[in-house]
Amino acid sequence: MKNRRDFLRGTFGLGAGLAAAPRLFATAAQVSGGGMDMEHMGHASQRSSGIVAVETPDVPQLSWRRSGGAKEFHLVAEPVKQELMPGKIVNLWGYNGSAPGPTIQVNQGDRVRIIVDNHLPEATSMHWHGFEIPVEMDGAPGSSQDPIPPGGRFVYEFTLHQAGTFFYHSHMAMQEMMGMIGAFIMHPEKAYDPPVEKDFAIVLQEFAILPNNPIPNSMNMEFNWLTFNGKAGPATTPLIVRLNDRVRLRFINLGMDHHPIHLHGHTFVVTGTEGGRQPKTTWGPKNTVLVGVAEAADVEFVADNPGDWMVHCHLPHHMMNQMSSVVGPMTRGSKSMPAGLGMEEGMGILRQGHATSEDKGPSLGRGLGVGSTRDQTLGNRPLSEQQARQSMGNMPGMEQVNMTGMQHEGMQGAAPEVAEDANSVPGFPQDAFMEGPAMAMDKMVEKPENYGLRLGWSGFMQGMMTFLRVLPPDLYDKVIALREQQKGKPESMPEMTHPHHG
Ligand SMILES: [Cu+2]
Repeated sequence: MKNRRDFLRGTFGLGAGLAAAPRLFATAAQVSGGGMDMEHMGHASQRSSGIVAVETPDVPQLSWRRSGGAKEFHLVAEPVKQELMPGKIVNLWGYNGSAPGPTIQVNQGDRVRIIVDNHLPEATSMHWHGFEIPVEMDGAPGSSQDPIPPGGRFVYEFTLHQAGTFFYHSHMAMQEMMGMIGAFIMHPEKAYDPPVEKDFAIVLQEFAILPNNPIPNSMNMEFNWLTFNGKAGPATTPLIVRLNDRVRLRFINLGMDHHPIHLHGHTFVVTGTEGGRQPKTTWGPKNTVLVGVAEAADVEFVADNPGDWMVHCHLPHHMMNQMSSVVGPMTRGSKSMPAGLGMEEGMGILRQGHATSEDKGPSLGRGLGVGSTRDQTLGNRPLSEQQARQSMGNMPGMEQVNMTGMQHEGMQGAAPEVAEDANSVPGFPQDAFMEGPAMAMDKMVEKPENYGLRLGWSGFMQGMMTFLRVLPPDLYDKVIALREQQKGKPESMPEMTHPHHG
């Protein structure tokens, strides 16, 4: 939990969800907002058991209350406005105001009840991915239950005997691609060996969103917004660990692509999958783990190498933001091969001509649906430095950091460094306008967890990318103090008692 606002949203997300719900569904709102189990918010007792709370940076934790012998949670499926990065607010569907939905943490053996209210304009159903529970609780619409109609509610209740990294998601396929997933952590009755000091979960998602359009095209197969916990780099919040901590990272993937997640500077072992803890005999050294669709992967390592280390999907297009053939006037001039064609071309369907013919151009296979039909004659010819400066000048809020580390206001004075003859080199440009000093936005994404990062770092941070910051004790304490200061309250998370160790 990151700050007070997230804390409030996590604890009282129900209320926030109702407030945001369309009037049409307000009648479904018979809820008792109070009674959250506030005295169970500290996690000191859990620490002593060797189990630590799982942090999900940028995603709230879901509170619960004790009711009828069960831990009762409340999820509201609803449209949400998700800010992927500063200024990039898109319409997703999620839970309790967040996509991905809030993180649920329970203990092995718990009886849980999850009230699911549907504030979407269509039916939904909630699936508990990998849970060994009675079929009528499985959330398969049509076969194990009726879909939950708009304005409706379904109460799920089951006892959990498993442990590991699990997740919940809508079992309507296209709704999954609108963001409807959340982490569901089941802590083991007894801490895993060896215990970790830090435990993080990251939900991997991808969206196809046409430039200047706030709604994902869930039918598209080319994704241009790639997120960790609902944020694209550099808006992702770094994972903060102390030098020599043992660390667990849990990755959860629900999208159309498998993501090879790579960690710099360390060697890890895969200790768990979506099926739970894996035996030590399977632990071999790795630095990249392929997190397949519908899979989870837990990796562990000792963070003994100080520094700000990248954690990222290694698919090149997943290390970019807003990948599109119509990157627009920022990088391309007109009077050359046109970019931005129709859906058929976008999906690689050729009825005449060839892939690089004059009327196909670089948009082939990169279309974002009907909306990608050519709406302006942008070509694939690179801009001159002069043109680039002109077209970038109206992008608000971005700052310029040149290679000597000097910072300037606005976009003037730090055009990308390119060679004199750049335009004569086949293939140019690749990254010149897409990442680098011109893209730096350190100030826009400033937060305690970014304290002390190298000036201009944000210009090279896009897509599924964050930092593992392995900090020496003094810097670690400083960052944590800054974070506490921002929260205005001591570190706390919901549901941190561990009845087995009490
Ligand atoms: Cu990827």
